[in-house]
Formats: sequence, C-alpha cells, structure tokens
Amino acid sequence: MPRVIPAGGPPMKISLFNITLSILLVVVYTFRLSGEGDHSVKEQPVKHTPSLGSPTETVLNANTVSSWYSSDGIQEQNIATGNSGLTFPRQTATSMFSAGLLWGGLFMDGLMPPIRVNGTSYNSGIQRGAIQGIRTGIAEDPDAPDVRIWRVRRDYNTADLTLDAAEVHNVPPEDVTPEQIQFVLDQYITDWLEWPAHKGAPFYDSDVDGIYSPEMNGSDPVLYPEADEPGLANADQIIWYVANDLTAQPWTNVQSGIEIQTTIWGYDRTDGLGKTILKRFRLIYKGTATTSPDGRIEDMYVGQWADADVGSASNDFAACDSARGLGYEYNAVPVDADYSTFGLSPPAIGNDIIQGPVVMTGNPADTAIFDFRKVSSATNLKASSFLKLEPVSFAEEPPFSSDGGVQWYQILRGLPPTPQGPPDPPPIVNPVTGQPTLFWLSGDPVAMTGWRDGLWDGPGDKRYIISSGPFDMAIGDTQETISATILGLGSNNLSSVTVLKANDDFVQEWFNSLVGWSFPTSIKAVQEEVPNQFSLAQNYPNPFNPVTTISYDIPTRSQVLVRVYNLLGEELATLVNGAQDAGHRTVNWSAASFPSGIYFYRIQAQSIVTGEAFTATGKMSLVR
Ligand SMILES: [Ca+2]
Ligand SMILES: [Ca+2]
Ligand SMILES: [Ca+2]
Ligand SMILES: [Ca+2]
Repeated sequence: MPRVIPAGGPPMKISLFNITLSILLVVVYTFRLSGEGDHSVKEQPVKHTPSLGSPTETVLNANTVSSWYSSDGIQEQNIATGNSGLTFPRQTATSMFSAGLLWGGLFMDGLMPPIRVNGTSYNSGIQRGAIQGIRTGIAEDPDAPDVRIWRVRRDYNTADLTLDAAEVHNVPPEDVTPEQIQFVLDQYITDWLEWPAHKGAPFYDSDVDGIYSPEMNGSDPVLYPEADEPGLANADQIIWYVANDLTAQPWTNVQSGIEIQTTIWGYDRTDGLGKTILKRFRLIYKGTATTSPDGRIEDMYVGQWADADVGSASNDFAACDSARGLGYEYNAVPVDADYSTFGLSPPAIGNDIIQGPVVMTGNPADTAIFDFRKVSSATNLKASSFLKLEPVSFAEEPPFSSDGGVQWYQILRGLPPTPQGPPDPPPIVNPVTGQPTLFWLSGDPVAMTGWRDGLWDGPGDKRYIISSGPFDMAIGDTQETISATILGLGSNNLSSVTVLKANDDFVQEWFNSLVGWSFPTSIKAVQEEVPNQFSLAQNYPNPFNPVTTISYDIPTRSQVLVRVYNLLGEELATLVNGAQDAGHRTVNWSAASFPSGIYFYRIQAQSIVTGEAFTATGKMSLVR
C-alpha cells in the first residue's frame, strides 16, 4: 500500500532517514517562515485544493504515466497528499517519491560565496514567477493570479476526462463527479486562452508574428496551422511554468538571479514514449540589481535529483548506465508488495539527460541541438556523473540549505559529499575495477557484472543525481537541457531494467531524429519580434548624466562584446562579454566616475549560428 503520512509527523521510512528528516525540519521551517514555496516538504504535507484560474500544481497524464508537478520546481510529488506523486501504470502503485533539478557553479558577480547551488529536492530554493528584466532583481509576485502553472492538451473537448479528473482531484475514478470533470475542462480552456507565451511558454505560431493569439470555435480550440496553438514537438499534453531564485531563502542565501522555465510534456503512444515524461529546463541568467554587468557563472553543472521509491521505499537499488546517460532505480527483489497488490511486477524508473547543455567547440564540424534547432560549432554535453545518495552511507544527502552548498557542488561534479572541501575530495574508486570514477554503480544488474548496488549497502531507500557539465554563462545567457523520466515494466524486477533500457534507447533515438523536423516549429516566444539583422542604436538618453542605455539587435545567438572607450581609444568598461540569444538587447553604462566629455561605445558580435560578424560604434556625451 502507499505510504501514509500521519498528520504532523514524519513518514515511516527507515529509522536513520527519520533522524535525517528531523534535522531537515529545522531547515524546512526556516523556508516556511519566508512565506514562499510553502508546500514543498513531504513530511509536512499541506492540504491543497486547486483553485480554478491559478493552480500552482498539476498532473501530466497523457499516457500510461500520471505524475504531479509543482510551479516551485518540485517534480513527481503529490503536493496534496504529501506522498509519492508518480503513478505507473496509471491507477496502480507509485514509483517516484519526489524529484527536482539542481544547478551549481561559481558565480562571479561580486557577491560571496561564489560557490552557489540552488534548485529543488524535498524542498525548493526557488519560487514561482519570472524575473522582470536583466539585472533588475525584480520578480513577479508569486501570489499574483497569473503566476501559476499551465496545462493544455489539444483534444480536451473530445477526450474522456474522467480519469484525468480523478487524478487531479485525488479521488477514485468511480467517485468522480460531473462538477470535477467540468472543473478540469474549464481549466484546460482557461489555460489554452491564457497560455503564457509572453513569459516564454512554447507555441506554434501560425502567422509567425511572435505573438500568441488563440482562437476558439465555441469551446473547441482552433488548431495549428489555422491558428496559434500551445505546444512543443507535437506533444499530446504540455505543462509550463517559470520560477526564480529571488526568494528570501535560496539554498545558498544569496540571490543570483536565475530564472528557470520548465516545459513538461508527454505522448499518448504505446511505444517507449508512452512510458515517458519529457522535461525541458531553461536556465536564464538574469542577475540581480547588484550583479555587475560582466557577471558570469563558471563551471556550472545541472543535475536531475530523484528519490525514486519503486512501490515500497525500503527495498530498492540504484544504478547507472553511463553509456546511455541513464540513472535509474529498480526493486532489489523480484516482488514489491505495493505492486503485487495490483498483480504487477515492480517497474524500473530512470532519468536520461537526452539533450545536455550546449557548449561552443569552435569546430565547424560539430553540431548541437538547442530549441530543437541545429547549432554549428557546438556540442551538447553528455551526462558527466552519477551518484547514489543514501542516509545509511557516507553519501548521505547534505542539508538542502546554505550549509550544504559546497557539498552539493561536489555532488554535482561527481565527487562524494564528504569530506567537505576545499580541497575537493578525490573521486570514489570503483570497487570492481579499482579505478576512480564519476559514475557510481555503473555495473549491469541483469548481467550481474560490474559495480552494483548492494555491495556497500543493502536494499533501501535510494536517491540519486545524474548531472551534466561544466558550462559557463554570462548575464543574459540562456542554457537548456532536456531530461526524460522513463519507466519499464517487465515480468520481474530485473526484466523491468531490460525493458527500461529498451525504452530509453527508443526515446533517445526518437529525440535524435527530431532534428529532421517532423513537427511544427515551436517559435521561441519573445516579447518582441526577433530582429532580422545586427544593429546598434543611439544610446538613450544622450546627452546623459550619469547613466545611459545602449541598445542593439542580434538576429541569431551570438558572441557579443560591448565596450566603452574614451577619445584616446582607451578602454574604460566592458559591458557585455559572452553568448546571447537573438533579440533586442540593452545594457546600461554608469559614468559616475568619469568627467564630462565624449565617449564611444562599440559592439563586436559574431553569430554562433551563421558565423556572420558585426562591428559598430556609437558616440555619446556625458554632461555633468
Ligand atoms: Ca501569432
Ligand atoms: Ca520497492
Ligand atoms: Ca541517453
Ligand atoms: Ca528512494
């Protein structure tokens, strides 16, 4: 049976875990007092009734998987019950307790400490809402009605929504009322009409004007290409939300100004994609009001953290398949009581980083994928490490707070969390090969070869993180990674691993083939049209005292350098230095420490996509 969390008390996992949780609770209450992200903790579930118009969590249930997602970044946890939130197959047992995306790097923005890790696990260091502008430090009010989570499917008006309503309302299908079905239908219509393209949500733009303009025929949506349509990669169902770290309690206690846009989608199919949930994470480095203009992040990593519980939490193993870039959990024994209740074997559940972060290589022969487009002279990073985390081992999870930042950064780089650096601890040695490795438990549990879970620790409540990096980000940069949560169900615990790997191969091959374009282009939503050529505008105001704004257009993602010079040609300031996406860009220059006079600003840019180069200079007058 699913674990039941007694009101006011921690869940019954294993004893050491409970000790850990009671320590964590101190951290948790600190988060609570901040007033944000107040529903993120499994041991203190908050009863929640979705409210029409501004839900903050919802269910992806397009295929054989049903799973909850929350707009503060918590994945696969049922917020209303505080329990496991991913059910597979639908209406049977659960396979994931909670999951989230973490990121960490060296933030060179003038604030300390430079090592910062943030994101989401059992509790979240981020809050829902976008950051309004570059280097403003202004976030949307998380309680505003348009700061929420959105969910659409194109067949909402013809599909039987009974099961959908049962899952949204946490009731058995036979107890679903017509009002509950109507509620779900109304929310689909609302979300279709209010799809937040202006915040970055992907959509098919039928008239290619960059603006989302839905059309309805009664309560039926008019579909692409007759009208604009929410969507990505021909998904059958899509969830979208945006969150940020401008909360009172980011994990590192320092606001860095990272906006994270998350698209979660699925396909109603019978092949491997029918047992898969896809997640695209976009990290946008917007900075804060105090971030220096040349603020940047170095050696950044992203990691998908997961506490999979395959049925019962207490009898699982973790593993990774480094060649596939797949981290997973499976039942340690052939039978799990939660699943045998439904006459099923325990499945295996994994995460594959099917599109890693993009880094430039400078080699024209290389091709990366970003926004489902090819980028030349670049490559997608592969998974760089896999760690199992477990309370009864030296790889216990560090605190989900500022106290754990350095240790989590070790974890994101594939190093053990203890001892805490500096200096960095050495990589773990694979006990079978005797070689140091960043991929723990990389053996094959089916073939019974290599380093497998159980050697150091017995069956138990495992968690893991699969990471990718490193990459750098400059202010204004967008980075993107796509991961897939994939399930496999065989005739016993180990054949489920075999099925999982087959499904993973199918999904990876399918994703790689998408570059051939079999679906409508989802225009990257921007508030203004993407310019068709480079340009540099006159600064404004001009003359100025002491701050002015320099504006320029870039037609494709480009390396951009903007600098200020005096009459002698001496370089006074570097305002921008890094890769930026296509769009209308602005940067401010404060001349508070300079005398009145004539100054020059210069842009040097080169498209990462086309190789086109652009240089221009403007003149400006400081009058004190
Ligand atoms: Ca349009
Ligand atoms: Ca289990
Ligand atoms: Ca893969
Ligand atoms: Ca677990």
